Amino acid sequence: MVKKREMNLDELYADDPERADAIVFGRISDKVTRRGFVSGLATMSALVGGEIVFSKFLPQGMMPVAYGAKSFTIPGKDKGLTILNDRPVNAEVPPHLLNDKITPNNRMFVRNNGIPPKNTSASSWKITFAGEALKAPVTMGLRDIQKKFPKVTRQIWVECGGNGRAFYNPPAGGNQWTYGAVGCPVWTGVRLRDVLDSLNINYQDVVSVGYKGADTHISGQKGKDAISRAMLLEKAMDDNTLIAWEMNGDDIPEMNGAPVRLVTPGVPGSFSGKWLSEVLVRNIMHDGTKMRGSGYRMPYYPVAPGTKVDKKHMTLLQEMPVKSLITSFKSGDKHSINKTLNVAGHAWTGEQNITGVDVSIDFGQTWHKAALTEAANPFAWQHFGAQVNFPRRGYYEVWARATDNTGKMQPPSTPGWNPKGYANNMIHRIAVNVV
Ligand SMILES: Nc1nc2c(c(=O)[nH]1)N[C@H]1C(S)=C(S)[C@@H](COP(=O)(O)O)O[C@H]1N2
Ligand SMILES: [Mo]
Repeated sequence: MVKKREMNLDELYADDPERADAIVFGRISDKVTRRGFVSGLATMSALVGGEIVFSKFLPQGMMPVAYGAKSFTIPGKDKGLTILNDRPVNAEVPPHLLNDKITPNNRMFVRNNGIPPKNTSASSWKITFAGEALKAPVTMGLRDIQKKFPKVTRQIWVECGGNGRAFYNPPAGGNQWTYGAVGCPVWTGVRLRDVLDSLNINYQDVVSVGYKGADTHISGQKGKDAISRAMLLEKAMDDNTLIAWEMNGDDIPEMNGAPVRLVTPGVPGSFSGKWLSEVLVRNIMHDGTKMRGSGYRMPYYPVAPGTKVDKKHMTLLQEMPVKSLITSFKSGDKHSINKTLNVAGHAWTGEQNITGVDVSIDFGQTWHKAALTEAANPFAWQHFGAQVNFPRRGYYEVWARATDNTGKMQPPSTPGWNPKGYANNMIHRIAVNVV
């Protein structure tokens, strides 16, 4: 207990929000709410710099953002991450912190739908394979999976389907991701296909492969999943779809799904189930949490911004679009007129390969071909670089635009508006003051 009392408040909230509430606001038990605890409130008011007028409406376990913005950090993550939400934890990475060719563990974004499991011991971890396509469920220990199937290492990007949501107008609800809900680390694990092949599945009837994780619903309600999504069978059979337990040669960070997760390439990040506890081989489109509603769906025809779209006209987002980020400098950086600016970053696409990246400094009037590397393997992002000189001092925007092997390229502003704000692959624009 002494050790716990030494934690500062943000550590305490990260560790155990209910307990933090109890300490700050007094003992919260059964039907007693924060309302009655004047002494705790005084403590909190002192910390945020004033009376919390509507303190009785502050949800339990939620830290006041004023305090969080100053000092809330996620254990094991770079302090430069932008925290969008602390419960559940959602944090993105400013693009200039994504400059590494291989995203380091401390700069992999975090998108949690619920509360991560407390016990993530690899040695006792089990995964159950079930669903209509199996005669009976089969449970395997993570250690057995590691021994039994060929080990595969791949660099694969994971991007949240809602990355870029913040730029849609009218706005869509949900996390207001700007650019940084993406990362491309190196994953080690086994192919999902190899494990499924060992289970005598009659694939003929299989439609989708879903997952469950060991995280719990934000309400804490038993039996309610935080998220349980699925991929089509074809994606489950892809050579590059992994059951992974390592990120960049280390254990996967707790917040990114330790000790084991799915890594499903080319698709929205929500297909890559973290804290993997169940794999469901279904003869229907999986109907788990966040599969049935209008979430993760897009209208299958263009709609005017703000249109109310009937769910019948919405289809599940299955593939992420062509996209790039400039990571070698950031908006607002000053640049000397006498120097060449190195414009570098990454490009990726659900279609597997990028055929070109072009750079513009005149709002897209003219474009210059950037140098482009080959992908380390399918579904790894590629790196581009261009040397840019400016004609005279002043304000410029540097734009980068990727094109993929189907000829698709990024639009200069938000692509087709959709009610939930998915798949925004607009050109990344960076402001530069040339002095
Ligand atoms: N069990 C579980 N898996 C999950 C999630 C989750 O909340 N719980 N979030 C999903 C979503 S929406 C995304 S974008 C990715 C994010 O992976 P990361 O947090 O490792 O970056 O994990 C996916 N897998
Ligand atoms: Mo996501």
